[in-house]
Amino acid sequence: MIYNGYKITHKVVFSLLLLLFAVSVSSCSPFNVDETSQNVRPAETEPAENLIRVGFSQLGSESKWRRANSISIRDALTVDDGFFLQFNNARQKQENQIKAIRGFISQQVDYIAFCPVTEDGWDTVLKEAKDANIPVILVDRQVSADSSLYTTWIGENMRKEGENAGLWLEKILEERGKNHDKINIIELIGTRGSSSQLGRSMGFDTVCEKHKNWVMLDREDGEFTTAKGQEVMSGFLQKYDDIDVVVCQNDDMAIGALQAMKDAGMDLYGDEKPIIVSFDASRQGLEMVMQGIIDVDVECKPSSGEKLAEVIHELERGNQVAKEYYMDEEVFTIDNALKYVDERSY
Ligand code: GYE
Repeated sequence: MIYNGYKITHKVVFSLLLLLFAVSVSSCSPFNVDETSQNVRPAETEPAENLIRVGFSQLGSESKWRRANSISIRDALTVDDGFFLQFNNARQKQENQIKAIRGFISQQVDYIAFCPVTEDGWDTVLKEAKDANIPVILVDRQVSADSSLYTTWIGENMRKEGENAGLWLEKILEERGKNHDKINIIELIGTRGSSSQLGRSMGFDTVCEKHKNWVMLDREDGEFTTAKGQEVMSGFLQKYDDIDVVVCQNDDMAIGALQAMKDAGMDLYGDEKPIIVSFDASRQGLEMVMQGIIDVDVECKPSSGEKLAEVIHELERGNQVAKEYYMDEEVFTIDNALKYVDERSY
């Protein structure tokens, strides 16, 4: 095609289309917003021909964990490492994720990766990606759809995390001579229907079921945020006056719950306080473990970006990849938190 004296090749048209798309999926702005600092930096604009084009749909930015996960993806899928990344933040809405994925399909990116906000509801869009021959890689959370609809999953063992929390509780109650007492538990769950929530609750329940004296008083959705965690916890404090254990499915909610306890005049230190169980093991979470406020923090690693880059490179070489990749995770208490707190990036 010749236009105004310029020869327009298909490659140029394609690059322009991609650029247009990159601009539209990042909220109509030619800038990427840095997930932690809210700094604005110029987006990579034109994909060079030899770059691997990856469309990534992040589910939101509800927690420190999530922000660290977004940074890990951006840091790993760089132009220097051969990638052209289109990053979309769905702000907790599945419909936004589906819209972004459909956009990636129509742009014929080389790979689609996403962190699914909930487990259900992905079948149709995954079929669409499959029909378009675009490999899909799930990151962090899982989906209930048939596993033939995606290439691989990279994430954390939520069920194991929940079970580890329960096993630790079992041990500490025994050490304190309370293994036959009635133990009242409340749980601030993360986004209801997400695989992190379902896995952590199920894992914890497997241990709960073994103890007839453990009573799950209530479970409510704190949406993985500090503000909602605080709101849910103050509701629980009005409803129940004898809470022995508070399980918070992430540190951000734990921080909110602790604020609500403080506001209600409760002592956050000492033997009389409820046992606080949390997940993620963020820097702030570990600091609270060292202060004896949080009793156990089950680690969940957000640094899946590197593995994502590695898996894509493998696929590019035509190699087979595994169906699942699990991140390694630990359990932190006052006995081992100090060793890890300084290296925490989130
Ligand atoms: O624990 C929480 C977040 O899916 C494992 O999502 C993830 C969870 C993480 O926002 O902080």
